Amino acid sequence: MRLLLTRRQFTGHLAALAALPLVPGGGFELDTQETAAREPVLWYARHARMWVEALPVGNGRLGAMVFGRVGVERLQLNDDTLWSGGPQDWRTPGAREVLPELRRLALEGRYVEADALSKRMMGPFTQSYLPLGDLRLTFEHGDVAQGYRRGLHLREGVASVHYRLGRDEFTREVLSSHPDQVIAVRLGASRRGMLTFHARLTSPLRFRTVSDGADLVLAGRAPAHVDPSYYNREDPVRYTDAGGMAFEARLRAVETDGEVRADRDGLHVAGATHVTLLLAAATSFAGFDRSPVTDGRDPAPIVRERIDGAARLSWTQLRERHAADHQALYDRVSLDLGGASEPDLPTDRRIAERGAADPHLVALLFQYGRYLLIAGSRPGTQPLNLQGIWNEHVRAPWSANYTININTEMNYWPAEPTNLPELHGPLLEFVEGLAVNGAKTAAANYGTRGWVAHHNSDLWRHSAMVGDYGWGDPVWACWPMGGVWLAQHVYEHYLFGGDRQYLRDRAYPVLRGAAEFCLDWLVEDARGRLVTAPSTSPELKFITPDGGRAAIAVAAAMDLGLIRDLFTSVIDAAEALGTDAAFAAQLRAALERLAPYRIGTRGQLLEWHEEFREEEPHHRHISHLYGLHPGRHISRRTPELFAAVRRSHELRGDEGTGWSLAWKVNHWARLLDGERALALLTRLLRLVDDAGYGGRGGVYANLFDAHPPFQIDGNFGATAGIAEMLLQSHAGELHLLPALPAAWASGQVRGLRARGGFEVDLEWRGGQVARGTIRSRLGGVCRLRTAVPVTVSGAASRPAEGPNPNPFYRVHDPGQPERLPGAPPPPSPTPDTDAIVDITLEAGGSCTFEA
Ligand code: FUC
Repeated sequence: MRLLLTRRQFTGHLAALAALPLVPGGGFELDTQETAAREPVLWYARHARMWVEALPVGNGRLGAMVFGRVGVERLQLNDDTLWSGGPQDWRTPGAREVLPELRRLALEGRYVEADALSKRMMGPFTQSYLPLGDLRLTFEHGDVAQGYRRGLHLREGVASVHYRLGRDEFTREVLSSHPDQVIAVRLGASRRGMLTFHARLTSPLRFRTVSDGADLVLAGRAPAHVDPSYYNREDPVRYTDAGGMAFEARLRAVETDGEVRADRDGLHVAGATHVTLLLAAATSFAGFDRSPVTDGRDPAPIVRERIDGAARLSWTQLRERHAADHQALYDRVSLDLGGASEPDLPTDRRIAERGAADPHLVALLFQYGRYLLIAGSRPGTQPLNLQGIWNEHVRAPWSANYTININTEMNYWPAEPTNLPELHGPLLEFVEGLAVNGAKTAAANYGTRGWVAHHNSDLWRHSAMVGDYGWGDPVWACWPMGGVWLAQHVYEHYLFGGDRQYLRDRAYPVLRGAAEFCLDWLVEDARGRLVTAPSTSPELKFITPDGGRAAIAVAAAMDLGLIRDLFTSVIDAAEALGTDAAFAAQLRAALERLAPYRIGTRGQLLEWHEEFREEEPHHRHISHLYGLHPGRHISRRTPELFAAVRRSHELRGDEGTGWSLAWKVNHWARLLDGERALALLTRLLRLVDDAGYGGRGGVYANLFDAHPPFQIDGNFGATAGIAEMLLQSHAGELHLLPALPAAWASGQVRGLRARGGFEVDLEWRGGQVARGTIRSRLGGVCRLRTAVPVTVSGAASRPAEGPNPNPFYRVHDPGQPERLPGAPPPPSPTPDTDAIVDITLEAGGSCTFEA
């Protein structure tokens, strides 16, 4: 490694450079870069020309997209609470009158009529997630430079830009600090006084800027209402006199040897060698149930306090505090998927030229998902929406809302297994708020107990069926299972961490409420079995027997899977808490009567109660296969269903939008097929270089997931999927290397979590487990499944026998599926050749194992 530039040549910000690893973009040029290809860094030889080439930073709440242009730097800014609208009444009392008739139509097979009638149950659309504004730095040195490099250092949580003008070197570093609640930009030049620029703040929302002493302040107002992007009617963005949410951003220049002046046109820095810009922002949001207009917080003092606090720290301190906070999360997991050392390439070229054939790029994608979770979801913030916290549009695709028929859930799939459980917090808290509103909607709309949520939600915990009172399509709107799916997260958080107090005080009430709703929502069919009606399978229509097209059917497989999963979770939770035995008995009785899964003439798992033809046979959603993943009741232990799911995948095909590909990675991992999982990752790692709608799924140059358009769920789905390929713990055992493709022959992973409070370090060679460590937080039996036998040291072990005694590993039999006449025969049993041992661990103890 040869440094073209010594550290001493930098005068202005030595400390900052010392803190940087020797990686591209950090102010150093490397001439041998084999190792750099393994560093967790995204880097580019040119600035971002599109938003999806810019690089994201965030502290959970405050986000920025850094473009890195030489002459005019743009930081596109977001605050995770900046949404249109305010709390509303999400009851649609008319729905209750319609429900009996709708139910009758569905059960009588009058599906097209049912679809039409369901429109009368619809309520308002959700509100929209909004951009805060832009910080633009216009440099007097113009746009022409050499030696350009920009990067995102995942381990540091820093975006950087480096370029040369003649012999002068310029660097920028950008971070969004969680401990200090500001975005900080450090600018440096290698020669005294070479930095002169003008900083301006603007917003696509209503705003004005003023100077306040040496600060530049932007104060703005959000619209009172924003229609979804796909809803084409007049006046979609409405500002009213009563107003929308207020917000404010404040910019200050500190730690500089240059001259600083602020006026209403901007903040002007002249003749500096180095300068730090601090940006703080806040909104009037004061809670999902409080009006941001009449009952909001004043953002001004919050912003001032934050910026004053950060201004008391040097750049070095800010950066160190940020790095310590970030690394405490990031460093919990490391991943090396092996593969030859390859010369380093800019990330965009690496995606285009190598894709998933480059195991280092796959590992980078894995860590990028973790990075985005750290940057976008911290205790006390809002959950990640369709775009995480990064959005530049006033009318973002699908309102950048919470789409809870897959997308929001996918955002949080990596939280538990990749060792970031506290970052799950915003979603878990969101669910608690949703349950409050959802209880009112359930009672008013359906006359049920418990709580309900539908396909979309927003900052205000919107719980109604969306669709603007009849405009919507039941294929997405008429789906009252959103709360049931979200409740799964609440229980999984307990299964991984084992926090009984959380289970008792916070999780159980939410779980029970979701189950109460389901008990009341289920009805008897003509054969006396419990079914859901109306029932849709998001977001796919079927061809009705008379050739029509409809969404509403009976007992969609997804409903059955979701309800089964929830009921068994509540039963287990009640038992763990030693409470509510009578309710658990009711749930057991209901499970006995729940309609079974059905297997069709092509050997597939039926998506609806009858074998209908799909309107789109290759549809992106795989809702009916929920029981395999993220559900837990279809696995190798249920061979008939396992084979039917596999068959359904073959019929559905391997294409899809970004999130759909990511979901399929998880599915093929759970189907124990590493090659197919990698094939899906290969599709996911295709470069998409058009920011618009349409086209195939993949990733953009900045590795953001392309639906297309940009939607962040696929990033998190990919991270979770890669983890599922290496370790699974949903089916009664801790299974090592369940779906390892041949291409990842040797490697190691450190810090993955498994249910029951276990943490695993693992090394493999020649495609087989070589050695590893298991740490136990809670104590208990760890039932370990490996393809080759292992010797355990440091704890007692014996060959596994009977059911796993560890309560976190309880499995529930989903019952015998019903095979339709004409269905192919069930698969013949395959021998289980794996080694399975029970290791008894103490709380806080650990063991090692070796093949
Ligand atoms: C659902 C999906 C779309 C998209 C949208 C946000 O409607 O079917 O593909 O992800 O949510």
